[in-house]
Amino acid sequence: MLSHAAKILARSRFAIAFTGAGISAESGVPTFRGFNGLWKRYRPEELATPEAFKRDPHLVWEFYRWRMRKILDAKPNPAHYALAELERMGLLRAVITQNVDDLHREAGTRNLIELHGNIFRVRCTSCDYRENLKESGRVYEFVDSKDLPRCPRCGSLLRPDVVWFGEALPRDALEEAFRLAEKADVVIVVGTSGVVYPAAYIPYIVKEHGGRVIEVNVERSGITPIADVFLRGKAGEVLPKLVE
Ligand code: BJW
Ligand code: ZN
Repeated sequence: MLSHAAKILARSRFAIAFTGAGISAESGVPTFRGFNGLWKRYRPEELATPEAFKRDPHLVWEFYRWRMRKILDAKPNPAHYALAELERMGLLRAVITQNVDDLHREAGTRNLIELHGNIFRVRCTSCDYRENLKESGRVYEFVDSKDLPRCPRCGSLLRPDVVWFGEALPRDALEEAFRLAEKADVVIVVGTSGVVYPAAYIPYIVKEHGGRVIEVNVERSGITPIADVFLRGKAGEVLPKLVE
């Protein structure tokens, strides 16, 4: 199976990767589905909504600060590095990720498309103020604070610059991702349950345009029915073998 996948990849002319929370699991970043109740008694899906933020911004910010801390403690794992290496080898054109954790960038991936935003960016709920906390050097001060974060320009609430349920994905990122999916002859799908749309269309678009789908996951997902090769296993163990 693995050698079959490696052969498909070696013969491809335009391969892309599509990743989800499972690729960061071995870095210690919790996934979404399958950790019900791990954070207090809430399901992550209940907190990642504009309604939850309106109802209880303290709770939602507490959740995001907890996640930011977890992610700050995390390092890229062999799966992130394998994808960066495939790009350097000229075998991978882009990584399209649903993750907000920055670990692909840290591992050295250059052409990265973030469909659901980035947890280290914040933006104002009223004006067009945006801040990248890693670049402004405020990230530690920010995660350690207990107060609701306010816009330095207008005083309104700041929110994480991520995409919640019912919100549109960043248009440029989504268009670029769909364009790449139409061109790709191979997509490597890693660690996603494949149930959140429109992101989950990406492997389907590749397939519809005649491309192949290689999937790496510890269990079956919403993508598995269209996978040409399903590699069951941990991303950090399987992906490095594809590079060899
Ligand atoms: C391992 C592993 C290891 C573990 N190795 N593998 C069409 C059909 C049905 C519904 C919809 C539809 N279109 C839209 C919808 C509604 C909704 C939706 O999809 N709902 C479904 C859930 C039913 N979509 C939306 O609301 C989207 N917006 C939208 O459509 O807007 C329309 C609009 C247009 C114009 C104007 C206004 C509106 C937005 C979706 C936003 C999703 N946001 C989140 C939070 C991001 C911020 C944050 O991080 O906090 O994104 S939710 C969460 O799910 C997060 C993830 O990116 C996303 C996907 O999760 P992912 O990555 O797949 O993680 P898990 O946990 O589900 O899976 C982990 C996998 O890894 C598992 O398979 C494990 O087995 C595996 N794994 N360890 C390999 N070591
Ligand atoms: Zn503002």
